[in-house]
Amino acid sequence: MTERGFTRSAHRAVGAKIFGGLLAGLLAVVGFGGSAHAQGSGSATLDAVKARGQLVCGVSGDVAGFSLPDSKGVMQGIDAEVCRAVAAAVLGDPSKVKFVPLTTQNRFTALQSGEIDLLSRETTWTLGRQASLGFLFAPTYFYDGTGFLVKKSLGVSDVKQLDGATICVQPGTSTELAIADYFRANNLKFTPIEIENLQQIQQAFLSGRCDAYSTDSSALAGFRYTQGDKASDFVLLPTIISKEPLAPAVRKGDDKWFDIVQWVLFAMMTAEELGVSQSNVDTFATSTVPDVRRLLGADGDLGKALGLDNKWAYNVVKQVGNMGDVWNRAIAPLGVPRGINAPWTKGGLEYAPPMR
Ligand SMILES: N[C@@H](CCC(=O)N[C@@H](CS)C(=O)NCC(=O)O)C(=O)O
Repeated sequence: MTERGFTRSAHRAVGAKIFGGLLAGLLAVVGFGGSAHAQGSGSATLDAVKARGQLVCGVSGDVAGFSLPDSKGVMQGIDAEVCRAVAAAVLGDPSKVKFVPLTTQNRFTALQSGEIDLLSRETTWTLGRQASLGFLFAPTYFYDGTGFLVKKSLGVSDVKQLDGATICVQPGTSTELAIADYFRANNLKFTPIEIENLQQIQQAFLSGRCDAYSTDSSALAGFRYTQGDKASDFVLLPTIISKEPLAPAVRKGDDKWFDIVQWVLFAMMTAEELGVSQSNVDTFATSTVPDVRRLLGADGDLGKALGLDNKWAYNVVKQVGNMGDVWNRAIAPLGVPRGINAPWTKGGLEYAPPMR
């Protein structure tokens, strides 16, 4: 019953957002688009971001390791850092970001309508989201997967022991689909308890309303971590039932904006591969390594090709960090090993095309 209540109010909120968003989208097209194409960079989104001096970035705002304000109210986490990196590249200042908290359900309409410039919100890149919802996904910055958290007292050590269980899951997620597929394929039954609000779903799990809580395993690790002394009362089951490559999304139709977001992430990966980090980037000022010189704007015109300052990638590394810096700051404290998220040179999947 209660879950339906959440869903209904969510729909109302989404309805209001769609209307407001459509208006914002129209204004963006009429107000910026027309003249922007005539005299601007060829990217309506880039021109709008520059004109307002701020990147509007959709996040969740409540998930440790991804986007969560610290005690000073500063948004921390890997999703937030992706927003900041784009702001550093485009505006030369990572603090020029307006973070918009979004739910699993209203995140897509917020992007479609033009309410946000970029969605960086634990969002899995899928064919449907790209082809049907009309988004382009910049590269995966986190190879995640659907996992299950249970209370140790339940005595379960394998997902297959969850036959007949109640499972807490957020609506509008790829998690929902992954669980349904897995249980059907393995001839198992389960009852989904769908709750949109994060605090409420976590409370439902803690109070015993569901036997298991399922979402991206990194978020489960973060949630367990935030339980402090009680963390060891919870078990993260070892089986990962789906691929959840998390990537930032932009609207289709603004290729130059997509190029920028994509190459900001590739620049962070390239910097890590080359050993150029936030703490040592200035020692590379006189580097003679061609890849380093191009990355930092000493040679070539990579920034210019993107419609940015040639110091764009230097600003990203200096002001935000390379991919490893961001991982160590945001994700490592949750106790999540780098694993397949390591650079390809270290046996992982993080691999950027040549920056030349
Ligand atoms: N990656 C999946 C799952 C996303 C998801 O459910 N994330 C959760 C856990 S990280 C979340 O955002 N919770 C925060 C909230 O809803 O406020 C998707 O794109 O559908």
